Amino acid sequence: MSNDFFIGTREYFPGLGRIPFEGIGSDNPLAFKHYDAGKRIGEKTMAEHLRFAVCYWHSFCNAGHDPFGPGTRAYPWDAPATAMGRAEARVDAAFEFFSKLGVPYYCFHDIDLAPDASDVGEYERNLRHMVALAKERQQATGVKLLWGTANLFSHPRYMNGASTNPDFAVVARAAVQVKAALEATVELGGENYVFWGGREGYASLHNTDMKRELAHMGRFLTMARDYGRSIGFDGVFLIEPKPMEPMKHQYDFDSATVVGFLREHGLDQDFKLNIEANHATLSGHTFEHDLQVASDAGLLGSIDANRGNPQNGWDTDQFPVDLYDTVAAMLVVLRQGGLQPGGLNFDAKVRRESTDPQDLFLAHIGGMDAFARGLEVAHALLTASPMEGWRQRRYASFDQGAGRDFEDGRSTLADLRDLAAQAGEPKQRSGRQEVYENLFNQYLLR
Ligand code: XLS
Ligand code: NI
Ligand code: NI
Repeated sequence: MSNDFFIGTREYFPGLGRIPFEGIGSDNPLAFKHYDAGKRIGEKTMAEHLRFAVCYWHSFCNAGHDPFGPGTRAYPWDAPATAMGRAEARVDAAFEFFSKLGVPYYCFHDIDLAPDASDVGEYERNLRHMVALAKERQQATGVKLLWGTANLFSHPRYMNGASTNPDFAVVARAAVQVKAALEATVELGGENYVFWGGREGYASLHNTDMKRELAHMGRFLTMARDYGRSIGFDGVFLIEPKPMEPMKHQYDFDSATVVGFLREHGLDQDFKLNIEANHATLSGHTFEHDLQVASDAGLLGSIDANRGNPQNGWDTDQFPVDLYDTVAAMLVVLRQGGLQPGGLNFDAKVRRESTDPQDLFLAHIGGMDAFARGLEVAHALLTASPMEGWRQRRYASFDQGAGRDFEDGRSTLADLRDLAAQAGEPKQRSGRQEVYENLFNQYLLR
């Protein structure tokens, strides 16, 4: 097997080369059936539309542990005796994987990439050392950084929150990591920077001054924005909504909540939203709904592609394979003209029971194929089917005359009353949901 993609001191996925596109007729599990990177869909190639990223944490740092037991996978990059040795092995394994899979981007948290340390200077040195290695690997492979972030939720010091912690000393300690992670993101040419507020919320309102905590979060994000801009970060800051887990209630509950928060704090020019499918469903919405709310506000920046499980009710972070969901998501993305500089990051993990090294490839291949097919179907629905025309005509009564006057603010409540009195009972018009559903399946299946 060719070793073109093996850049470090050893090969971590031996026997596997670059994953080829073989098309729908192929039964080779290690080939794409729909994702054909260079295939044109409208104005762009599939690769340009989808902008896939692999996440460092689930794929290289998580050996399958859950609240009931330890990991089930023994990763060869976890073998070295020191934390730095493991971090160095991991970066080689990760870039070998990215290159063999053929994704253009990756994402990381500071302490996925480099060993954590209580001592601030040591933490910063560790991260700088690993950023230098990651930069070499980026140059050798052409793989780029979609976004960086800081893990402000795992260390016990963040148990009561990071920027919303009632203790200012912890807020200041969180700044250490955000400052360093912003510097790392700039050094690596990251196109976005993410905030996921895992413990920014509460477990009980009895001990919580929610108003004050939210003001602190707004202040902290403003400082992060200003620091990022001052060191040359010209990408997009992203907030990733999630309603709960680990906290009972998280302040970035869903798209609508975050849009309001960003506008209240004057952050909506620099920040957008990173919508994760499983978080949207946890908040009681569909993935499509939270994407649409963000997009309608002009604030849909990026996507964490995964799926939940209706039986579990927590963030199971499964790989996205449901075509109905990927078509719906790509309809929103195409209607707003794409995600760039955001992308589709697989914030997803193989199941604890999936213990072969190949499973990591199979899972990503499935997710990439599901979104590639979703892109094709959504593009066809928008450009070749009657769907958009039907939807527009549903609102045609607002296109001229009194309906237009209403939209443009030229009529009063009394004007509307007089019109209604003249026109009599409105004619019944069917919503025809079923014909849209049938059209969706017609395009999905052809
Ligand atoms: C956890 C989040 C996390 C963010 C990055 O639920 O999805 O993985 O994407 O901190
Ligand atoms: Ni996520
Ligand atoms: Ni998540």
